[in-house]
Amino acid sequence: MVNIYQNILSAKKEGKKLLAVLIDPEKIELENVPSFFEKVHQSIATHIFVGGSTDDNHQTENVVIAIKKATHLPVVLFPGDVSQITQKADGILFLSLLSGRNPEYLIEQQIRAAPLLKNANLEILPTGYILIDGKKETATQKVSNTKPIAQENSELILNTALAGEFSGKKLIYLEAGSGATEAVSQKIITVVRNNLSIPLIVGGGIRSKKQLETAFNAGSDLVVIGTAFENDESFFEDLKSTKFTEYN
Ligand code: 1GP
Repeated sequence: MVNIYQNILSAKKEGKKLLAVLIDPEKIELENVPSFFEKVHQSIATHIFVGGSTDDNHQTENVVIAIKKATHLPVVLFPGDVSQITQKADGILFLSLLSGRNPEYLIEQQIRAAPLLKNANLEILPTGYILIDGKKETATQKVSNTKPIAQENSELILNTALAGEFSGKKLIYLEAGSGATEAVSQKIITVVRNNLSIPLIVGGGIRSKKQLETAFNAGSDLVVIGTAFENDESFFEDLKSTKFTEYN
């Protein structure tokens, strides 16, 4: 069995940066999965995240099955809600939307997920999920009916991340939202990184190699990119090899 969290911790310790390709089951055709992964495998991608704010056609499980046939990279669910849980993946980001004040996404969905996860062979990764204003109203914001934290309010972002760590979350995910106009700023990533002990995930609105390097060098341990690959698969070419300075 893949030990997803231990591998993330080891990478963090060694200063090795990780990249997750986010696949939204509503946006990929099953027959395109194998050719998509030929490109993924030529890039520096280390993880596959699967999920979206909605999955009206219940395609998550079928997409995960197709992905598992196409890759040996760890496949981690990044579910918008409990309906997107499938045992066919390797792990699950067990998210709590800590930036919001909607009990549905703080604890209700998690309670509904518990019986599905109890005997599942999925590695559970407790994750504090913090929505940050990416200057565009995102699906996460609409579906969760919560407000993102302003990028200017780095103190609140930091304190929310710390509250997550102190509550026992194993990962903190700073999310500007899929397709964000503004990615999470370098300053915020650095402030959080300098004060947090657990690994830091950053995603939303990262669509160039330069932005990826900025996010890594600011202190993200794992960066998530979805839209940029959906829009232009040649972006994988840009990420064939890249050198990331170790964060100190
Ligand atoms: C969204 O953080 C992810 O949940 C990735 O965002 O689609 O903008 O890359 P993008």
